[in-house]
Amino acid sequence: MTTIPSPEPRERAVLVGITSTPDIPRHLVEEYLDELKFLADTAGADVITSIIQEKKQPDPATCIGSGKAEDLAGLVEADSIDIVIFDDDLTPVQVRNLERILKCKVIDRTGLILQIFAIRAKSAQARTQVELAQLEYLLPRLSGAWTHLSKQKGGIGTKGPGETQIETDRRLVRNRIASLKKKLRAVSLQHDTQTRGRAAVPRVALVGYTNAGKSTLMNALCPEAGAYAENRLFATLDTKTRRLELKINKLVLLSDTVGFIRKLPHTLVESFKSTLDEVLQADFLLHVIDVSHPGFEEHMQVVRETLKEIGVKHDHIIEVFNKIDALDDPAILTGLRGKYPDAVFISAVRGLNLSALKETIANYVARDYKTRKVKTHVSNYKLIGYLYDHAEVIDKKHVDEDVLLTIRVHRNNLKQIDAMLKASASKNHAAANLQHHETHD
Ligand SMILES: Nc1nc2c(ncn2[C@@H]2O[C@H](COP(=O)(O)OP(=O)(O)OP(=O)(O)O)[C@@H](O)[C@H]2O)c(=O)[nH]1
Ligand SMILES: [Mg+2]
Repeated sequence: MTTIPSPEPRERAVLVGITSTPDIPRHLVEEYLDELKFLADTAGADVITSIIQEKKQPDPATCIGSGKAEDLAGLVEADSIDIVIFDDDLTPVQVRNLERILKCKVIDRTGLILQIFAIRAKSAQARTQVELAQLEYLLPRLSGAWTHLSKQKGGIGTKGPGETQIETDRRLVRNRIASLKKKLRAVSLQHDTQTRGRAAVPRVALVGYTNAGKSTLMNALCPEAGAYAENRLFATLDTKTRRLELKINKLVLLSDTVGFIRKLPHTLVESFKSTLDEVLQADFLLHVIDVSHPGFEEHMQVVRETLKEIGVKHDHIIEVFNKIDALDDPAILTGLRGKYPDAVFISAVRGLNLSALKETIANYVARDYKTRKVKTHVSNYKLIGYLYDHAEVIDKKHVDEDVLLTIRVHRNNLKQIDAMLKASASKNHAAANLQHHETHD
């Protein structure tokens, strides 16, 4: 397992969660804090301790209340804490007040996720998307008092959108936001033209909670994929698409995508729209679930909600329960099979049940195949060639100068075939008219 290369020493962090029984019970907050710990670790911080505060309503000035904040300040000093990370969203005012009381950096979950994306982003597109999300997060927080980011040295606070942007005023930040949006629109347009050509092949996207095993599954199904998989959150930020050969219906294009998480910052979802286009344009989705995680059902819900947020309207989703090798008790698996009868249970790492998964994908694809009869002139090589390339020709008959083909074809191809038939019909019509004129003359 590799860790994030960071020349900076790891920072010492305290995590803060808030329970408000019965709405958010303690055991749930503990689970959230476990995840926050994983996030902090991914970002390069060592979690020294976590505290849970019981509070019906967050305090507008300090979130946890000023008494608790004073206690926390003592702990920060005693344990040489560099950063306090809140699981709940903080307002800019709360951050300022807390930093004054605690005398260390304060960040919320959204800010932390943005930091991780900034560290993780490798491609130019991902970097643009993350910078946009960071600036949008920063904009309402930019004021005379917002100086802590530029003061940060080292550790998880360093990977900001760049000193120059932070120090500029709102107008400059807004300009930068506008220019990044323009850049992303251009990428998205370019992407559209690139993907239009391959509309003929059915497309499948892997979606799921971060760390569920999407990239591992991609590698298991398409050995040449070389997708980056790691026991870290947000290992994948760029979409990768590979050909997956299925035995019955030849081929699908499989895409690995960025993982989702509880409270994924809205600005990130927005700016990752072009990456997530792959999800929107897929014919169906494989929802990968880490069944060994105690919170997997909540994760499933988060993924479903995020899909709704990005605009996935269809319900062509195959649920893939991964990591069955990591379940201690076989009875759990039996129970789950009963509860989710349509799901496929696999282990991507061990390669368990992958052929059943491929078969399920093939059956799904088969549902989208239609049988059609196409009649055209024998000399219409363009259309006939297209049909042989893109469809399965089940039967072929000659009727005078025409050929009658019975084909099985993916519904994505029907439009193109109709357009080609129409074009050849009008050409024939024109030719017939010409002939008509010729005989007249
Ligand atoms: N035990 C077990 N571990 C698995 C399995 N599949 C994946 N993992 C592990 O889970 C971790 C995350 O795997 P990834 O494939 O990177 O997960 P991902 O869904 O692509 O994660 P993001 O890109 O961060 O969203 C890695 O450490 C994998 O080795 C499995 O079937 N069993
Ligand atoms: Mg991944």
